Amino acid sequence: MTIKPLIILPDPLLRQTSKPIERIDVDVQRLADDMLATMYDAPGIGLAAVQIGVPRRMLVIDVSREGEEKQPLVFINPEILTSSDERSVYEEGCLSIPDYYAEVERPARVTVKHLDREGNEQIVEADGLLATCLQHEIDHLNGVLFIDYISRLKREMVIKKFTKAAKAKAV
Ligand code: GNR
Ligand code: NI
Repeated sequence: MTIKPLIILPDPLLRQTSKPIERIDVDVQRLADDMLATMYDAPGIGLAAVQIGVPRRMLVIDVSREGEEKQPLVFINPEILTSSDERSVYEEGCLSIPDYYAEVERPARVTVKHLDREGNEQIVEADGLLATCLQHEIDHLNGVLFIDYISRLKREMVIKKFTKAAKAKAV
């Protein structure tokens, strides 16, 4: 298990659409393990493969509470089958946009079909933080970031700040 460097805004990779995983082999399982190690190290409750530079449709999540047993989840080629009309609001953050938080409204419940780490098809009915996190991660697979749901003015300010920081670092 290797902790990988995180891709940070405004890296154009974050706007790419990730490609499906065609075969679950040891390389894919190693990638899942590296993603989990990177997520726990950050720490975060979710991570998409593209956030460590691999634009493939896989994400990992663990929404277990501190002190409780870990519950690592691996979602390969996830698809949202249904979304509730009911919405919920969470304050979201993103490991690719460090130290920026904003409230986002999303469907409160989703049903997601995916393959697990062993390649078995699974269907998960999620609510609460898991539902929000799944939608945040699946957005990453489609090049969508949570700042796309805030006002244009706020979004442009965040992008500008991170663009400046990246330029200052490059010198
Ligand atoms: O660690 C994370 N916390 C979080 C909080 C609220 C809603 C979504 C998230 S996901 C985020 C990790 C991350 O950037 N995943 O892509
Ligand atoms: Ni994120």
